[in-house]
Amino acid sequence: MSVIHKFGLVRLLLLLALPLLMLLLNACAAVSGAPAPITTTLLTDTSITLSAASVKAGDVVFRITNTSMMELHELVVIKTDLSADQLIPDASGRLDESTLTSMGEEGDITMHQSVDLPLKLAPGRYLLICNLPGHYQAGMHTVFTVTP
Ligand SMILES: [Cu+2]
Repeated sequence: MSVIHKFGLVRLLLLLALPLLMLLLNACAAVSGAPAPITTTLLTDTSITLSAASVKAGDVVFRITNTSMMELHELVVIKTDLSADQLIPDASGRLDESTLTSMGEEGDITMHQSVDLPLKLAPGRYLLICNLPGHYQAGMHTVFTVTP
């Protein structure tokens, strides 16, 4: 009699625990399936501004808007430990991209156009640049950090 009573209690506890377990599993699934964080990236003729200067490693989306009234711009994501003034543009006013590690880019973004650049980034230091002639010197570069 008491064995049956015990067994009934275990079943009752299992029945109570199961919904909690399901909730926990759902929460875990929601975290791993989380959408990539969006970094708003504004291109002006003299700057690149970000909504966040760093992000956790993994999927990231740069939502790029060219706010210029008159110029095409681009965004190139370069992995480098060098500071912006250690990179010297050549005579054409561009950085030699063959000597750099590009993680991806979105080219020729027209005035007031917005585009998404999704990337998977490892921890490290990145430089976001516009490499159209003269634009790097004009100030179109910024540092972006990816944390573990
Ligand atoms: Cu530019």
